[in-house]
Amino acid sequence: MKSFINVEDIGDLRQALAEAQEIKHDRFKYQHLGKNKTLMMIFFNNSLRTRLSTQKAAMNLGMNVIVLDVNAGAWKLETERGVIMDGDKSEHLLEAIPVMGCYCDLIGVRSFAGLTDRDYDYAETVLQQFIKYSGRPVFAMETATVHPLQAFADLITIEEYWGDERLEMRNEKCDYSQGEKSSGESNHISHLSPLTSHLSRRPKVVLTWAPHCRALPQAVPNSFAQWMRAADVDFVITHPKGYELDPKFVGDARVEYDQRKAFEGADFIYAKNWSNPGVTNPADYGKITCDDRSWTVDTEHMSWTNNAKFMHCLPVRRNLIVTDDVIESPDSIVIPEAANREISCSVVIKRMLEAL
Ligand code: AN0
Ligand code: CP
Repeated sequence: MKSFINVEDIGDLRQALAEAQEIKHDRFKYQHLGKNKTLMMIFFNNSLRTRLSTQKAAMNLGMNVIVLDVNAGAWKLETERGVIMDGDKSEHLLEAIPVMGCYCDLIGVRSFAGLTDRDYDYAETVLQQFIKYSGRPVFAMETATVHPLQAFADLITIEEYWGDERLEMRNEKCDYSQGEKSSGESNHISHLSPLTSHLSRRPKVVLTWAPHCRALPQAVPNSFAQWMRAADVDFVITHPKGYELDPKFVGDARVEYDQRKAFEGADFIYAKNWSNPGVTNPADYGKITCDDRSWTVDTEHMSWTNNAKFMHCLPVRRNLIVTDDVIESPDSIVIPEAANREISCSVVIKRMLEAL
């Protein structure tokens, strides 16, 4: 794998999920792959999970890691070509990138959308320059329009929890048909008999917009939509009118503007704020055009669902996106979801090391 940006880059999703499970059982199995290899992580923006989980994944694979926070100690970088550099930026990305490439084998880039120039953001201008000029395989650690490490971790998490749910359904079935409850272990999903396989329906996964006080990028919902469309799930998106995501990511996914209708029967609620994507009205790009607090996910919202699990990529603003009660409830899986960032990243780095 030479770059990791879109879902297609990971290839067959079943295979990727199997690899994730394998790595989760033995995180250090591929430690030999990274010996004497260096990952450079470049951050143009803040991070907690991506910073820690990517470093941990690289260390699990035996790599050395260099972290560069561009805005804390490096020269300020100009990213646009053609400007007269007489301002506060001392170095151009066009020199900085090939120099960075000299000191490492793989590069991870975090560079958020500026949210002022839609064409510049949606062309992934910064990421593309890294791909073109670094001479190294590059993966996105949330760039202007995508956050694939997050979406892959989300899919791993849904797979894990839905697998457990199916086991429970089978066990309930056993209760009626056999008069005794079998242990979850002996009923592993791969052993489902033809008699009970009809219970394995696809989970209903709902991506819901929720209010926020700052203008946030669309990278997380874009990637989530892209990955859910590729996965074996019943996917629905709900958001206020005007917040339509880019068709490149959403494709023909079902959009339901009535949040309650969308939540009905949901098995997973995935909450996220995003600023106006400027799809229906280009002048609104990157703006907050809705602050409707009735979209905040609270216990009443969750009561409309099929006992759904609550997911969010974090960081989350409590009582704007989701209430304390919901995020602290037993159905909130935000922590295991974050833990799976180490796993998704391990699969990605492993694939890149194998292809060096
Ligand atoms: C970022 C975003 O919404 O894209 C990062 C999320 C992983 N969130 C904030 O900036 C709060
Ligand atoms: N979810 C996520 O990417 O978190 P950070 O912004 O803390 O890395």
